[in-house]
Amino acid sequence: MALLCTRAHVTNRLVALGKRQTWARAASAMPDVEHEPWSPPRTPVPDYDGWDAQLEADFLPRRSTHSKSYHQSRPPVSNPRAGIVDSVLDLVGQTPMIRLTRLSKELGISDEIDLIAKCEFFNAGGSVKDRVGLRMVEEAEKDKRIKPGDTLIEPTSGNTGIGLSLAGAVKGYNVVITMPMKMSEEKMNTMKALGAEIIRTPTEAAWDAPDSHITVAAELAEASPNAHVLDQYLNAGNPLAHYDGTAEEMLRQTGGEIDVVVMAAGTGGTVTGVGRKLKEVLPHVKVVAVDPVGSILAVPDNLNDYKRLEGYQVEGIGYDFIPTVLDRNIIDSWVKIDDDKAFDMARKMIRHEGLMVGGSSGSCMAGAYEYIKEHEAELKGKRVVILCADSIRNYMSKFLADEWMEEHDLPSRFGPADGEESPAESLMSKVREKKMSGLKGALDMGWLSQSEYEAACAALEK
Ligand code: P1T
Repeated sequence: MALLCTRAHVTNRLVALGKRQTWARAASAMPDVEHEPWSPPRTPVPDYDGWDAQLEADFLPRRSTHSKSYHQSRPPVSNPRAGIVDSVLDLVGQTPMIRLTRLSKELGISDEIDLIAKCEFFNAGGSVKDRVGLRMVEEAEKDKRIKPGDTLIEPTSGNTGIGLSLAGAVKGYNVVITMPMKMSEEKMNTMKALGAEIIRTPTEAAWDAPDSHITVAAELAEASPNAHVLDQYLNAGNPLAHYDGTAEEMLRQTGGEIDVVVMAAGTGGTVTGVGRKLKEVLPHVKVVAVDPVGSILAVPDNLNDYKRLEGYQVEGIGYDFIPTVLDRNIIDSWVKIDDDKAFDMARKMIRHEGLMVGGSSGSCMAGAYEYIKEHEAELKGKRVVILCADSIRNYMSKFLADEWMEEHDLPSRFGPADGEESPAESLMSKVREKKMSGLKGALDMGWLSQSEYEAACAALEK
């Protein structure tokens, strides 16, 4: 039944586009009537338009934990890292939460606000999207929609692709990934190492263009009954992974003490699943979503006017359409964050907390910072949780490298402030001074000639 539901879901979404194509064909058969020029038949893509009744119907019966009240006595979850696990898939989830005291101090945030990070980069494949890759596979297996040996095709900005590739490698699926060119080589090579094949699509293609990562995936899946797009943009398994997993963990880890939760939105599965569970259990919780400048997910829509649909560098978040798994009704506030603020904050998180995060974690924290600044007085005594979605491993050649930052006109701010001496520089000047005084002594004793002394000094200066 659940299988039929999911298929009907996708089929209905395709009907509208199919009808449009039929009209185009009928028109081209009538030569005397003015009609649109013929264009090659296009593979229809789902008409994503935010959370809807069909997804709600798919979501509700699949929840594994859905009590509305929170009891501290919920049975503890065993720690998979304490013993031996059967496969790496057992290490998806159960991520730590870390208090960001040092970053708070650096940013001048009141020490009466408890700032905590849910560190999703500790997942086996390195991101929050491991949960989604695995859950979508498990749901499809339960429905008997897929079986080992089948081919899973997924349009992704890479992390869902890594999660799926991880599940595919362990469970025996072929994985084909369609991914815009913008996304990092680090992600591509990780997926290749896991056995996936990667098809790169143009970054500038609109979501429903013939060459978009979404359309190309749909086209490939049409070619064989054993090829499937699980489709993170409309698959209930995406928000469910966070409703049953990420949010449940947050509740247990904090003893139910959360006041604000901040997440950056891509498909919106994280913010929808986490936000929904937290609000069911703790109705006072405020859910804050972060959308990159250039994207159009934020509400009200005029927030998106500045640089609307212009390109940006942060990966994994923001879109030019509203994914079905994004329930914008769950979100209390949206914050828009640009590349400059995102990467600067990610670098600060690495530098001051040792959190090896990716760019969207910087967006998330920068959004939290703006929210906190605006609500500082009322947040005293409260706890703010941010979610760090992925790891610096995905961006070693990108925002971690000063050269890349400079190339993209982004300020690189590692190292001491301008005019300040770094610890290494200070040590080196002390060593130089000591050697200089040795040389002077040798000159005074007549062990060095004046010219030898000057040559040795010049060499030291270098
Ligand atoms: O998709 P969502 O649950 O909204 O998570 C957003 C997100 C945040 N940060 C990073 C680094 C991400 O990769 C993502 C989402 N990533 C995908 C949609 C993807 O295909 O990998």
